[in-house]
Amino acid sequence: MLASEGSADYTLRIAPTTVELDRSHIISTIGYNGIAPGPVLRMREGNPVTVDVINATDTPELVHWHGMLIPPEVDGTEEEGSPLVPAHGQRRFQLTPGPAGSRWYHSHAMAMDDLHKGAYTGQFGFVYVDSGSDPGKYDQELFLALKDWEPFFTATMDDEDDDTHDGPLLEKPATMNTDPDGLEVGSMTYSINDKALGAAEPIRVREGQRLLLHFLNASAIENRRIALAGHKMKVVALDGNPVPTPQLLDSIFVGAGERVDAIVEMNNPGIWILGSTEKPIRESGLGIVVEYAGQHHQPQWIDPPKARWDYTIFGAGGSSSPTPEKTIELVFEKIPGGAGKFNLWLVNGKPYPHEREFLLDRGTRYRLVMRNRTDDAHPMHLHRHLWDLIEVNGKKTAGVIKDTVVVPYYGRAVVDFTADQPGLSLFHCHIQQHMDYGFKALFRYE
Ligand SMILES: [Cu+2]
Repeated sequence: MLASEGSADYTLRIAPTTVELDRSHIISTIGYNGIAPGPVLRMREGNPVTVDVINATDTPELVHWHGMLIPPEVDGTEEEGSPLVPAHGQRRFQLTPGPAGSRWYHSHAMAMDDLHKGAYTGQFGFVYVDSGSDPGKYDQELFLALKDWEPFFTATMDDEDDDTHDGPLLEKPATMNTDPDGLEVGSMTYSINDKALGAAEPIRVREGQRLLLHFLNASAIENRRIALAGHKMKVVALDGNPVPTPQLLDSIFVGAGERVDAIVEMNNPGIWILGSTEKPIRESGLGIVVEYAGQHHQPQWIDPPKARWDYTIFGAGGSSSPTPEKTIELVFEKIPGGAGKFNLWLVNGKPYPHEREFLLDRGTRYRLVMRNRTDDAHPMHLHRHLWDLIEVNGKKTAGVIKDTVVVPYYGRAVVDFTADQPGLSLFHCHIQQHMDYGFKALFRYE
């Protein structure tokens, strides 16, 4: 959208940059405004803003505003028809931020077999949309983005996605395709924001303080579990939306693309590590030190008790909303790629693009039944709409509002939404490689 002359409210300049994870790891990537993550953008809900996107790279780019209810022309995906920001060009966008809460912006470019593009780069950052009525009952507010760096192809990917459930494998096919898998993507190094564990200034706290932590999993590759040693975290919002029943937990699970907001009471003086519960990931950078005043010793880690992640515990009790008039069934499958190639991902038997298969009537309430017939957990995201989580693996809930839901391996997730955002809307797995190799679909209004 073209807007008026004059300077924009926000400017994002996409350009090559370096990120010093620690003294021995300086990563060359592409970032916003010379840093990665980009600046935390604070916007007021409902107040229109202009954003100039300057692309100082050699390839066209797209900036997607994840979790916002905005038209396809500014949403930032090629599939929805958002305009590209040309190489060495610029474009002005106008959008009305909302709803309130933790949102984020990131590149929506395809990467395919180029691990220096799209979500593999440093093109990500928080947007916090203020409602104007934030009670602010905390002493410190921190924005913590989890990130993987130095991606590489691997034939032996070993992930912790089995974390997502221990329930019945409702969607496990009777006969399995046992062909060998194709190459997947792993990472060498990790960070919270732009620093590896031990390289950042510690989060300095005092006993009795309350911290509001905004987590974002900006990984292109994996879902993550995070803990703060010596403390519990009270989850108050998922994907930026307050939950009906906050829960005090030993660790949290954040799917790729998801956000979790948690309050932590600083009630256990010491020097602690906040980071990945997976030792090799934490030791390769995914963590930050939390230091109480007056403490002097080595940062400590304590493994939290093993727990399965269950979105449904954050919901309201009682009955969920009435069954919508229309149901859309979505079946996810993988075609193993074999040695040296890539897996192909299918939605209802086909990789992207489909042909006018997902049609929405404006104003109608829909139920999406996502059946994951693969051995990976997939963080599924629908652009420009909010989901009301109804059920995960047969367990019902109500009032949990999300834009991204990790569908457990061989499992099922059910969400409802109202089709009230005319225009094309992209539905996809938030793992870049899965999205690039077929795992997406376009919803359109009739
Ligand atoms: Cu996926």
